[in-house]
Amino acid sequence: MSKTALITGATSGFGAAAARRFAAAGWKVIATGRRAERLQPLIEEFGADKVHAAVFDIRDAAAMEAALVALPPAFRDIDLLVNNAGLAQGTAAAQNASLEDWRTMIDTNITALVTLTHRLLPQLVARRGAIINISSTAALYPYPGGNAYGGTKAFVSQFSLGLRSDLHGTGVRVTAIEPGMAETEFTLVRTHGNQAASDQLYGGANPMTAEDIAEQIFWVATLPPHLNVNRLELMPTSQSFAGFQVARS
Ligand code: NDP
Ligand code: 8X3
Repeated sequence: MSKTALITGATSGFGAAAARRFAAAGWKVIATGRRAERLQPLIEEFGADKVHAAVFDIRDAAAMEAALVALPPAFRDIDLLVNNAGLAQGTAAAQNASLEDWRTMIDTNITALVTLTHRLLPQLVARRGAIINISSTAALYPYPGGNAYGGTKAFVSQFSLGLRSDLHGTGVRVTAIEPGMAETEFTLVRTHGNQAASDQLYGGANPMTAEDIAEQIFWVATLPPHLNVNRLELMPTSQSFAGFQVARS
């Protein structure tokens, strides 16, 4: 019998590529996001028996609950939760950053993620399922302007390890995937729609693709049940580390 994955943020980027990867491999996929028109092609490509679109703002706990309650019977037994929906907002230094941007990141990347995880944990335990949380290299490596975004992803990585600890003995697997630079709509969203800034960041950088990350999500999810990848850090070959900064008087 085919397994079922709930993939948040499946209208774009990693989530859309992952939804395709899992559906193509015969999984049933619950694809979530706010832009319904982005989910429709997935249903047309794979069929309504393989892909179910759940359209809601992930920050709206009541809308999330309504979407889960409304799942068709064939999609109710969830084996895999991919907490992917998320965003960065802004690149300003903390002292110049927008508090509204910070709250949006915290509400989306942290509060919504823990709300959905908490809601699905009982059935994931019952089904010996799995959780894959999309964190970031920003969880581990600070950079100027990363402030609250990096903080939210540090939460995601540490929450994932904490879940592993609490789920000891249940058979539920938990993984934090921590990608570096990948070309998606991420920078367009971060810059509030600045396509030129996005093109400039990725131009000539040979970044990772959404499909690269989807392949890693699929690999982690389909390992034998006795194997757990705790965290998986990925970068394009073109990206590496730079040193500490020093302010001189
Ligand atoms: P995209 O902007 O391409 O995709 C983000 C997805 O998140 C969209 O499907 C969007 O759906 C969804 N989303 C955002 N806010 C909400 C919301 N309030 N309600 C519902 N869905 C929401 O970016 P990526 O694919 O790059 O990002 C996916 C994840 O990967 C994020 O968590 C990001 O932080 C992380 N990441 C990205 C990296 C990169 O370099 N691209 C590197 C490391 C981590 P919609 O707008 O339709 O609601
Ligand atoms: C996205 C990677 O370096 O833009 O999480 O923070 S980075």
